[in-house]
Amino acid sequence: TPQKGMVIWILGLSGAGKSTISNLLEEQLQRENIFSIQLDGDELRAGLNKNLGFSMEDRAENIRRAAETARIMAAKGIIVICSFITPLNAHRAIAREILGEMYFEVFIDCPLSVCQERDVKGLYKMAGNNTLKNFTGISSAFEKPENADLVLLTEDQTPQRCCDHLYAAISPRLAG
Ligand code: GGZ
Repeated sequence: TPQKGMVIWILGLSGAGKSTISNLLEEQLQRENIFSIQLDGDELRAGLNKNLGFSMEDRAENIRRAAETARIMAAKGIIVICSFITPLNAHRAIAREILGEMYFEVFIDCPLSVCQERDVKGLYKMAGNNTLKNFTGISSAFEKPENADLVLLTEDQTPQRCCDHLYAAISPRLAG
């Protein structure tokens, strides 16, 4: 039987670990000979979504386009791994509405203070001195998701362990 497509929607603050876990999941799927495609904010914003900024409206449009793109691919049986901050419940509702049954929401839960300490790209520092405006968690809202299918705590577990949890959670859906 052909592979059933699904969209694993990974959300959380900048620096929480979304990309790291997406990459590990893609590698894990590859080892199982399951083809997947990753879509992430940075990549889409460099091309398809070049005209969008970080107002709440632009974020909503960013999510809408990503979800529509993911839907086309998942409908063909592809596993799509999306990583976007997806800061508001309204943004998650957009993705859920477009993707329906295919949508699997994963909240990468990491305290803001830890993301700030990591500050891999120096963006929190820039947001702190207001060189970067509308930054999620600092000068732009992030609502804690209430309905995630899975919550991964990246503060107290290694990325690999988080990925193992994620893989175990999606396995039944990959088989069905
Ligand atoms: C949040 C920003 C901002 C602002 C640039 N707010 O950690 P990163 O760098 O690599 O990932 C972040 C990315 C967020 O884009 P998304 O498309 O995921 O956001 S959303 O779902 O809200 O549409 C960050 C970088 O872009 N970045 N400016 N002001 N993140």
